[in-house]
Amino acid sequence: MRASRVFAAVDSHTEGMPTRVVTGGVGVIPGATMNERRLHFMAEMDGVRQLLVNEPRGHAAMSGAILQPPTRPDADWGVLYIEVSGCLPMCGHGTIGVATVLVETGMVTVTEPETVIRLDTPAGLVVARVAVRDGHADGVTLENVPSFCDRLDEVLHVPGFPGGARDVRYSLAFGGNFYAMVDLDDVGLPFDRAHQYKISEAGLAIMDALNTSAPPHHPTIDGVDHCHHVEFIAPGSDARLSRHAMAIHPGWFDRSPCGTGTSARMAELWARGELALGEDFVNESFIGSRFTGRLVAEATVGEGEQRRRAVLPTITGRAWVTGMGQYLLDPTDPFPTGFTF
Ligand code: PYC
Repeated sequence: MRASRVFAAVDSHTEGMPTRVVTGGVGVIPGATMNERRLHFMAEMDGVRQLLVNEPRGHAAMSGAILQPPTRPDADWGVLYIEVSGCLPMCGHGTIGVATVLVETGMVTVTEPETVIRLDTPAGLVVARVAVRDGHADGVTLENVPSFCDRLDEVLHVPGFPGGARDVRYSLAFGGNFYAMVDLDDVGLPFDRAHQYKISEAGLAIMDALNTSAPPHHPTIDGVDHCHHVEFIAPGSDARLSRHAMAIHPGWFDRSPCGTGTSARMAELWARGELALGEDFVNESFIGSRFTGRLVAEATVGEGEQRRRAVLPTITGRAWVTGMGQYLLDPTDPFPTGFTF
């Protein structure tokens, strides 16, 4: 066997969505913080992401997380999130996958009934509380970064909307990534996987219009200045139980209920006065899997004119290990960064 690169990984899924947890082969990424590492990796090492998530080693909705030594003394591990869309500042399903893998492989000291893992992510410190029974991970509650609503009920002109240009009512919130939230009923689309291509096309057109005419900007995290996620809310959703189709650039749907999207949605519902601190919020994915979210405290993000009222969300979900492997690059492989299809 020939290999110019070898990566060790533990594969998992979180409520249906894969996380390839890369445990070796990347080395320490340069950067004084995990966000500096993210920006360096995107500029200089993106071929590693592509090789690990693109076909033929991954697929069109593949996602992963590269483990790193932490850059801050209060964290146990650093995490860089990778997926077909690029490198996210934070990923909820990915964090639940990482915490589960760390416990299941014994890469952290495991205590019962709870193992607490402090993760240094590009968006900030995220604490994962893993419920442990008989030595196994039995669910994870993560304490996410401050989340805030950026816009409520604004109107966006979407020139590329499938079937013709139209105005779309949306709200925008940050929960680790920026999410535009749009009611499916408002744009005449059914909550039905048989219509996924139309919903995805609509999502991409909305992202394009938003990032062109009114891109978001995080007040404190460098390089978080676009929206690549549209949370299409299903009819009948409310501040207790919400169902959605999460359309993501460049054209796939989150299989999990999306941890950062759930956080953003709770920040939006809180800004509307519909969700109070301490109340459970159940968010259901396009495949019917669920996370339970809760807002636990108020916070602020940024300073001066950039200052935002924010909330601190928790997200609870489960992940399962699906495989362990080594991913190789043969020096004669004609697709060293894989391909998308
Ligand atoms: O769970 O935060 C999440 C997520 C982001 C993109 C896919 N999943």
